[in-house]
Amino acid sequence: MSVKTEAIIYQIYPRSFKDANGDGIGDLEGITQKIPYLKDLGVNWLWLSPIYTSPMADNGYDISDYKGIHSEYGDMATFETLVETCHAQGIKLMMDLVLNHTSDEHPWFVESKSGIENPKRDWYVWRKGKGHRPPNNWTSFFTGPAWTYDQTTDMWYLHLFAKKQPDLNWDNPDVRKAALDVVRFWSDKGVDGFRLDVINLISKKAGLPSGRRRLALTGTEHYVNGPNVHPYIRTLGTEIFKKENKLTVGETVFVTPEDAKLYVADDRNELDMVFHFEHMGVDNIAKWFIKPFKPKKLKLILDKWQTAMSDNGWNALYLENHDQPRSASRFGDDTDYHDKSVKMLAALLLLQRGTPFIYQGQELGMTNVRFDDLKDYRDVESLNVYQILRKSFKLSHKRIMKKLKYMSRDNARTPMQWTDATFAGFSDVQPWINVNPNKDRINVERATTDSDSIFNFYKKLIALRQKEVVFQEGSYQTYDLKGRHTYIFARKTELETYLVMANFSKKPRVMRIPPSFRENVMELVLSNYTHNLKTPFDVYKPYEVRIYRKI
Ligand code: ISL
Ligand code: CA
Repeated sequence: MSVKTEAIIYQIYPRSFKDANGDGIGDLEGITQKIPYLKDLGVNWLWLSPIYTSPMADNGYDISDYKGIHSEYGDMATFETLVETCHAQGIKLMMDLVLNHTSDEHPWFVESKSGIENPKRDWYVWRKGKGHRPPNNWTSFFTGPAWTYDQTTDMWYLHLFAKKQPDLNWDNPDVRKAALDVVRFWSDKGVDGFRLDVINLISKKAGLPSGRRRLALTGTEHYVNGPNVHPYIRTLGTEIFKKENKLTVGETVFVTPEDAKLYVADDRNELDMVFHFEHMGVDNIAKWFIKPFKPKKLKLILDKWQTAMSDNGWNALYLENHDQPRSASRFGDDTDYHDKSVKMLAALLLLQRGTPFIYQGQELGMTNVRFDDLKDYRDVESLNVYQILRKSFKLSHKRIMKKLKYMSRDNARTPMQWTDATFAGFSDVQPWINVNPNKDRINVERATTDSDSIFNFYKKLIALRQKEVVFQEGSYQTYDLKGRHTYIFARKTELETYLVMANFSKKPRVMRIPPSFRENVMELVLSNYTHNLKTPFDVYKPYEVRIYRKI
């Protein structure tokens, strides 16, 4: 067994988790206060979204000091207390490193911008424009050109994300040294692992050629898994991650399983696992261009990754994070079958082969928020997208608001719902972003006192995964891939076999145990329904999931 097989990781978005000092913004002390809750849930790792000094143009993914703690969140002493509290409870800590770009307020960029002779000039990507136009046609992840003009030297700088997030130039050895130094600093502080933000974008093709024009994101072919990405990551791997046994997950956009293996295969000395995005595309053509969700599509993608990574690979399993809408609203049913569908999704997440990641509030079945007023949105991407869809695509206000309600990253960023109090027990004052009105029904206080809650179902699944080595190390095999509304898979070791059978729809469906198990006695270990003799056993109710053990 290894760290990655045992880990169950809970992602915290610090700004929205718990406000301990009453300013409406989540903080480190708030996280420390809630460690007992996380311990009770049973997770053994925390991943903190960025907590470094930042002007917060992108909620901390724009860092202005890699070695400082953002003042609204606490200071180095509160951070150290958090690390100690986690460790004392047997919980490990994973930090979020954003090394592709910094804030434009980082002293490195301030220097770089000051003049072409400055020693830090080449730490970022500066180019002359083409007349009044940017150096190439790349567009930013947050829409609009990936370049911003700067008067000081009459040149443009590259930013794959917001204007306030200039890309570092990893081809400069001093930048690579500085990145290594940052990783070492946090490693030495006792941090146990790292999530590496958009790490597969750090190497850009020489000459920065223009890309093929696309509906969204022009230019990706010139920097996704770029020419030197592997040697650059491998240096971090051999110098620190592997040497010091740090658990790592790379955020890698647009990767195939073949690409992913090049980051995670054991002999590569790079990372332990990566987040791929394929299943985040099941309900859209490109982000913001939404199409109906089909469960079979999701199943086929999950299955493809399970199978492809079975040999010398390892998956990072997730259905949610701070960039994605809530899975209850997206893949489940957040009205009539909220409880059942969310529990079914939980089983799919926690029982597959790989390291599961639970995003804060997912264990309560938190849902999308549906703000009616554009003024309630905070996310830089959502606000940019509104402008572009309105001005360039000429969409109506109503249509854009509908898209935001479905896709905005703010859906995942509303305050964690602790109680049914006015501000959901997150804070005593109006938080930086509005609370979801469904906090009266969906909150920790209620969920922890109800033995049948979504929270308690998560708890059971986590305990099952921790107890049964087969869920950590066993192989994965699927049955009935053709079924449009069902997902059946087994996990196997020489000693144990478990079978997970899920009805991924709101209609009852007849589902039979696959023929190869029919001679066996199958013990029902867990389900999101209670069974009685009145219902025929082969009929799976809406979103029913059953977990069987072969005896
Ligand atoms: O949500 C997205 C925009 O449509 C994703 O494409 C996201 O931008 C992408 O996954 C990269 O995300 C990471 O880096 C961004 C940051 O805004 C995200 O929060 C982070 O997870 C820039 O640092
Ligand atoms: Ca606070």
